[in-house]
Amino acid sequence: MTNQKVPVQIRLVKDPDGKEVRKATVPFSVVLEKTFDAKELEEQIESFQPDIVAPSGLGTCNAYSVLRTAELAKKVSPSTTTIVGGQHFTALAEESLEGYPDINVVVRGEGEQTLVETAGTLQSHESLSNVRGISFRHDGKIIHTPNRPLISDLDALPFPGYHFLGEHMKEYYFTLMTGKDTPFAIVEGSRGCLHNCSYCSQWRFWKRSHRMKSPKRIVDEIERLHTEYGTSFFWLADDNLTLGDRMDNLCNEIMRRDIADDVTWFCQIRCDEVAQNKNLLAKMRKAGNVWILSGFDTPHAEILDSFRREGIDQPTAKKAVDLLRENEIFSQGMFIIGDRRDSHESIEALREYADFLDPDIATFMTLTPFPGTEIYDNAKREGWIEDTNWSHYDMIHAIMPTEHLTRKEVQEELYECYRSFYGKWKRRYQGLLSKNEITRRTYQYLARKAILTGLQSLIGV
Ligand code: B12
Ligand code: SF4
Repeated sequence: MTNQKVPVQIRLVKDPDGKEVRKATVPFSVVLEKTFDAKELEEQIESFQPDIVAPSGLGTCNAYSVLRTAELAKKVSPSTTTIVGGQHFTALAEESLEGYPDINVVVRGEGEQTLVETAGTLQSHESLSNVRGISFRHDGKIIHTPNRPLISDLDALPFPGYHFLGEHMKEYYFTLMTGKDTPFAIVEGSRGCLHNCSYCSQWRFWKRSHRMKSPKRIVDEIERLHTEYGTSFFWLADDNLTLGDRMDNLCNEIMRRDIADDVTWFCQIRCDEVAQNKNLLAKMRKAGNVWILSGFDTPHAEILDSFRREGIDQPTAKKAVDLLRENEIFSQGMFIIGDRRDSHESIEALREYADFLDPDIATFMTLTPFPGTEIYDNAKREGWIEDTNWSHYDMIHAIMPTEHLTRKEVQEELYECYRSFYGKWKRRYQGLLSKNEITRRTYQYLARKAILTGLQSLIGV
């Protein structure tokens, strides 16, 4: 039986210009509503008069905020140098400099050394052409300096500057994962990935390499955050943390420190790695790992093949979910709809597959052509991209139609995936009564949201 009151909603939110825009939300998506206050930012830039403004942006969906920041900086303080970076601008360095006169420099690839060197070069009024890994305009032309080699030893990087946030560190939490009383932080354990999935921007960005910090360094960062700011829940930012000896050593390192009983952590690991490393899971749980996110994508072998997800298939995915449950590690499964071959029927089969795998929670995403991916190159060449508003590139908005479905139908199918998975009473009751604390909290959260959605629709807000 399906209950339609699952919190899938379209809401109106204000965009950075104060204009109302439609925003879709689905459970567990991250929608940052108050990310940008143009007025406040303008006042800050005006009073600070910075030499450089270098906004950060997580991915393509933040490109608009980054561009607005650059535009504001130039308007208020024309002599400021604006520098952008990250995956999106690295992939589109040429187009961005061509299209947005408010950008002065694009830092391509790894940012730390390049940004420091660019700042030093600007300060000493030397030529930017000597800085590796940047793109900029000069004499009406766009110059791309040679790529900068990747940093060989990530342990050599200084610790992230948490002290700049100071007491605000305690204000970061992740409602769904731990509730509001548990300070939360992200720790980066490695960069890159040796796989090459066709929809992923990470492996190309990091030149298909995988560089790891040592377990000691990772736990030093965790320990410092815990001791200095009371942070006790950690998101390991690695795209694919990988198991085997490295994980074994990381667990040993956590367990031999005094913080072992006080910290818990989340990570992303491919399901084939989970399935192959059965014996490590109990140890990971003991070392504080409470939540693993894995991509199951789709039940359809030909689509998995075209995504180049070698090693991932239905039995492996099922084994991974079962093993996680046996070890009381909360499982989050990611599913993707919107491949060219997808139809109503194939997506219905995906819903049945999600039901069969039965992870503790499922996130359904639309196949999104992030610049820098093969999917983007193909889609652009073939003219499949119908929505070019970067802020919609959040895997929740459908950007492309399929051979059988319009873009609107793909969007509707996404909502139906959530309704179908979370609308099942059996799953809801099991979730609410689960002996796993995270599962219980997640389903309580969902229940509260559903009640709220129901009330909102009753009173028409
Ligand atoms: C943690 C995380 C989150 C957290 C972010 C919390 C926070 N505010 O920091 C949360 C859960 C909120 C999140 C949400 C989302 N995320 Co996320 N997230 C990550 C993750 C795992 C780690 C990010 C990180 O800290 N990396 C470590 C830093 C050091 O690396 P970096 O960001 O690449 O930065 C380096 C360079 O790129 C460069 N650089 C970056 N920016 C800049 C700026 C300047 C000026 C300069 C000079 C250099 C520079 O220098 C840095 C150091 O070398 C990444 C994957 C990954 N491993 O990076 C995905 C990732 C960034 N997320 C992604 C996505 C899609 C999303 C969501 C849309 C998912 C969703 N539907 O909910 C939302 C978007 C939220 C939003 N509106 O912003 C994608 C982005 C794909 C793309 N190309 O656009 C990624 C890459 C995951 C993936 N494998 O596809 N995410
Ligand atoms: S999707 Fe995951 S496994 Fe595939 S290339 Fe990207 S980071 Fe690696």
